[in-house]
Amino acid sequence: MAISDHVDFPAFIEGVKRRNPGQSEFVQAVQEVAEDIFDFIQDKEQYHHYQILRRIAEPDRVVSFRVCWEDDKGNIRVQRGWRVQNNNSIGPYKGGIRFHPSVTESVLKFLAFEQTFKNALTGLPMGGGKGGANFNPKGKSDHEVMRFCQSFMTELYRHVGADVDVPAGDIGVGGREIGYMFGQYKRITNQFTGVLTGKGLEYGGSLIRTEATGYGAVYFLMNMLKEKGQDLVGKAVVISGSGNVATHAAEKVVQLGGRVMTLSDSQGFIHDPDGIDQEKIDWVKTHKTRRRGRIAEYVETFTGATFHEGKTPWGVPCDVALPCATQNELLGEDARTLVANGCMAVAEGANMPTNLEGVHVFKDAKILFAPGKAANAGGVAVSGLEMSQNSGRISWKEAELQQLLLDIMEGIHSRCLEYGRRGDYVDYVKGANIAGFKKVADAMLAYGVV
Ligand code: NDP
Ligand code: 2IT
Repeated sequence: MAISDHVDFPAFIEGVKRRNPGQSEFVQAVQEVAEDIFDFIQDKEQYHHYQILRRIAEPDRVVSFRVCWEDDKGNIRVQRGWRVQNNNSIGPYKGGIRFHPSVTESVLKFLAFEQTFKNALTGLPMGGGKGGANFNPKGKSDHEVMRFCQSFMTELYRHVGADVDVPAGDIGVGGREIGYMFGQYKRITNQFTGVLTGKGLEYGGSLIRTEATGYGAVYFLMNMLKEKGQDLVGKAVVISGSGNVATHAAEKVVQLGGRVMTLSDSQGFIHDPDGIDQEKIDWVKTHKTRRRGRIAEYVETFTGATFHEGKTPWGVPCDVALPCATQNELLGEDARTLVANGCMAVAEGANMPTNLEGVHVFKDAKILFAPGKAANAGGVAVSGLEMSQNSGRISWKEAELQQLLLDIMEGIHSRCLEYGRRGDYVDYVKGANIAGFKKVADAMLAYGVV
């Protein structure tokens, strides 16, 4: 084969910026992956010749659509919805749906890009996708949320399917929203298929899907600690967020002997020096999901705690940090503070919560740092198991699923070691990027130029 002219890393990133104007989150995600992939493919001509990275960083398609709905006062409201189908080389597109006012095409493109590598890392046959809308479920009645979800699915149903693209939950989309969307899909198509995951147990959902992301992130952390001959017992753990991922991560930390010091939401964080135990976590779950309350109200019930308005929790001294809220919530300065305070491990429950500068701070300090595409893959992994159960029209037992989740997280950790070990330091970012890339890239090579 002729040796093609290799585009170098700066030229590649310039090209990504030029082709995706104003899409800073997408460019950031591509840059973080490309830093490692350029190293890896340096002497691998096929990946260059077939422009594999360039092709993975160009979504297969981006569907954008209008979502009209009627609020309780009879006002007609208009939102924008999207589905980004990034890559289906190793399986149907798979990835969550996010409802949040901050959702843009750039945010969903970064999430779909990340999902492609994450899903490959799980070892299950799933491609990468993501969707959502700039809809704010906060303060809306159940009926408003239902009407929005139905309208959203009335367009989305044309683009998804059990063997085509299988959405699930993400920020602002939990069991309630999945129920409304599944109901509408079934109504329009008259088919009962596994088109969504994260479903209720009564209609095809899987045991432990709700817990899987948070639990999986802590299992990944345990694998990293074990490499160093350590565990969680007595360790102080700082967590951001107070949604699905944060509360289940907190629960698993407590079960494994750690002390959870903080939780947060978009208005600030709470610090509980007595530790946030299971009873307090249960209170947060009920408060945030059923009562749709704010984390600030925690201090009214648990009076030893303090609320810090408008702040993130990274200044609280800790051994371990688990960012579990949203992208770019942990910046370079926060990373320096964590390292200076003796933090020895960070595992990302959220997607891209640490910005590029922060990632470099953690890498330079050589602390244990697990990127989201590895650490938070437990959620989509159990989604993959839900798809298998739906296809086979069976339900697996909880113990079997718990074991599968443990095994999958251990498998992801091993894949990271394979490509990320540098002497006695493990670069988990590099390991995850290369292992995820290689599987997708080799499938793409098999297909030729498509
Ligand atoms: P939830 O909607 O259940 O909770 C989100 C939490 O993050 C809330 O506490 C929310 O606070 C906070 N948050 C959201 N946006 C912001 C913001 N802009 N600034 C500060 N805080 C914010 O979502 P999940 O727990 O499901 O998702 C959290 C993260 O985990 C996301 O990055 C998601 O992509 C990722 N993830 C989720 C998976 C899943 O299975 N659910 C799987 C893998 C990753 P508030 O209530 O104030 O909005
Ligand atoms: O970011 C993610 O991995 C998710 N929101 C879960 C996706 C899924 O399909 O379960």
